[in-house]
Amino acid sequence: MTNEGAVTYKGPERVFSGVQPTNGLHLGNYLGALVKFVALQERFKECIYCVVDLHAITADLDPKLLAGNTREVAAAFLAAGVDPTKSIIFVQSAVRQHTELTWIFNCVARMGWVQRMTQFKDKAGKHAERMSVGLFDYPVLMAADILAYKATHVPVGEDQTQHLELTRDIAQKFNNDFGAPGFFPLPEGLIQGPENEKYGARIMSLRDASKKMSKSDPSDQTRINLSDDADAIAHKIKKATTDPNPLPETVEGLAGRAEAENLVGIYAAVAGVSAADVLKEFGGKGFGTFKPALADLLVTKLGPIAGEMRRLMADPGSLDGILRQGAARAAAIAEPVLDDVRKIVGFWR
Ligand code: AQP
Repeated sequence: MTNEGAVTYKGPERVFSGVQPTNGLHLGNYLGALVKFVALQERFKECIYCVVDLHAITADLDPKLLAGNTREVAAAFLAAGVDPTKSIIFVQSAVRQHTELTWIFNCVARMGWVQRMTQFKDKAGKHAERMSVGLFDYPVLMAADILAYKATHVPVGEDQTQHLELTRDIAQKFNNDFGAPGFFPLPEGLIQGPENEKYGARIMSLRDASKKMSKSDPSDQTRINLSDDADAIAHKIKKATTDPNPLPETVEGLAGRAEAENLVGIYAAVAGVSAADVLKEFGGKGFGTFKPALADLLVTKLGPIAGEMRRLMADPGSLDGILRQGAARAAAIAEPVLDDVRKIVGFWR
């Protein structure tokens, strides 16, 4: 696909992103998404952050847990510093325009495009026929999430790069097929961590640095949860897989040492410094020195967030009020976009 549609899009800049309420959030979600959400509030006039519960039901989920998990993710947004007076925070299923646009995009996206998505292949493994159609269609729903707001910028971790490319392809094909040049923007991913460092964009498992840190990994020891207490954090970092060598003096020395690189990357992203700075301090030192320093840093940074999440969760009424207000503000942006889409597609009105 060409990038033609981006040139002609004339609308305002707008940020959109979402997080699934599948399970408690982890350090990867925090660094890959929440830290960016907070920073972007200062750079962009309109930021829209969504708890994507429609995405969450693509996996088997206990209905009794869904509303509580949804509030927990909303609480994590707020505790991390997303300000509901600056940003819109809401729950996806409360804004119907997402599902309506998904159906229209289902008729724009090509089977071959969606079949190429590696996240589906990773999650389905050898059991693709047993997976829900929703899991397969997940990236089309994601395109609808973003484009229902004509969002131009999407802060996500590196794992979402391919889904964003699909979003651009769908936007471009819609614009071309329906003779509506520049109607949808071709949104840009904001993938890098703080200070444009690559660290933070992809946090890896503490036990196997070839896999990303993930909520769905069966072992809790592979991830730091935002709700972990100081002892759990210290234990998980102590047990994290490493090699026997001391840390190198330079970033180049991390090549071929994926576990060491992951831990240095986590330190850099959490402290908001470069990996080179971390190695200036810890280069030549062993993991016996580095791991306790990393655990202390994580406890200092994540402890107050966990505390604030607990406080917010204890008052679900206030949390729900913020989410209801957010849904009304989100729908007020999405409905005029959908109204134009209905006209463009040619539906009876
Ligand atoms: N390991 C990671 N490193 C950096 N960013 C990450 N993100 C997820 N894992 C990492 C980013 O977090 C945001 C929210 O993700 P999500 O909850 O919508 O779903 P996900 O990407 O599928 O996250 P998980 O934790 O891996 O969940 P499961 O295991 O359910 O699939 C996104 O911006 C994502 O990039």
